[in-house]
Amino acid sequence: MPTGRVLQSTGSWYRVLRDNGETIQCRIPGKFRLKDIRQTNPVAVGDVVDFKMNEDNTGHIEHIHPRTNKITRQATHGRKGEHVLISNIDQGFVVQSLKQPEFKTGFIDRFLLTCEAFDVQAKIILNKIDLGTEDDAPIVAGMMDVYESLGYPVIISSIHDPDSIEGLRAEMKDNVSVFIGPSGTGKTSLLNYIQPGIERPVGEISGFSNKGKHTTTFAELIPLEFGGFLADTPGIREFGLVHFEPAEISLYFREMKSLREECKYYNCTHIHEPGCAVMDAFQEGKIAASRYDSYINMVESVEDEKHSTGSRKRRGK
Ligand SMILES: Nc1nc2c(ncn2[C@@H]2O[C@H](COP(=O)(O)OP(=O)(O)OP(=O)(O)O)[C@@H](O)[C@H]2O)c(=O)[nH]1
Ligand SMILES: [Mg+2]
Ligand SMILES: [Zn+2]
Repeated sequence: MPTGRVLQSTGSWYRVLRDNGETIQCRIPGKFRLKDIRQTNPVAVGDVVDFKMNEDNTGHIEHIHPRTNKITRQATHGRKGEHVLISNIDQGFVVQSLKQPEFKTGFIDRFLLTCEAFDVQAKIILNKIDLGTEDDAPIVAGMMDVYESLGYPVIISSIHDPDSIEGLRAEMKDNVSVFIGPSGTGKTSLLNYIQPGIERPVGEISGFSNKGKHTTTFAELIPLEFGGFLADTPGIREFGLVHFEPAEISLYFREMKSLREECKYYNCTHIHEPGCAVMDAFQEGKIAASRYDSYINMVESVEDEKHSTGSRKRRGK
């Protein structure tokens, strides 16, 4: 049976790249949809699949190879469960722009947490640096310092700076990479410069809200001519967490992970308890305020999620 990698999924069709370079439009059997009801998409972009060829040159996916990793987020539009954004990747780039729209550390931190949990190497892109003024320099330096001191590389880029594009190409060569970020941050624009000729549509920024208009609608994995793959994904407003317990969150904060053991209480939430090593470190300035804010915000949203699904269950009885 031929094997291939899923480049794009549009709901009913999956475009699969065969090992011989051909792309085949494939469908999936209904049983896949039922197998894991917690997932809204049974086959994800990046999956390696075995498929049978039909007479009309379309394919029928029979088997999904085990995923080496994945990035998931909470399903949207009121649907329960998780949506697999991408699987089998070497590195995930969270794409933010300095302005239009302004970068959000909360988004970055949720992405980083998910990558820690799913074993994905994470990097940060701060795009549209050309829109910065002198006043922005300390903000950019502060942001870089927070993340680089934790071991997360921060790449500063602009579509108007060919050197930064060349730098991104070097990062991506021979790797499977993905761009994830809010709408309008320039994911597709960067892709168009990284791989000239691809010319995927890019959007405008609304003058009123400074936000993008969700131009990219389906995730697409693109084979790079210099080696490797890059997945462009639709912009997401919030990076919703799935299946995390409140007590787990600090395990995936690199600066908190080892401190946890020094807290007085084994089940310390690091929010209000006495003798908390994490809060001490925060007060001593060893944990960035923006990171600690994100931490509290994530614990609260995971708790809210737990309570709301709990009450839904109770009502269902
Ligand atoms: N000044 C400046 N503008 C940029 C840069 N990169 C992208 N843009 C502009 O930002 C707008 C949005 O770019 P897109 O590439 O469509 O953004 P996206 O992240 O793919 O957005 P979605 O597909 O909606 O998620 C376009 O008008 C681009 O020209 C940059 O480095 N500098
Ligand atoms: Mg786009
Ligand atoms: Zn604590």
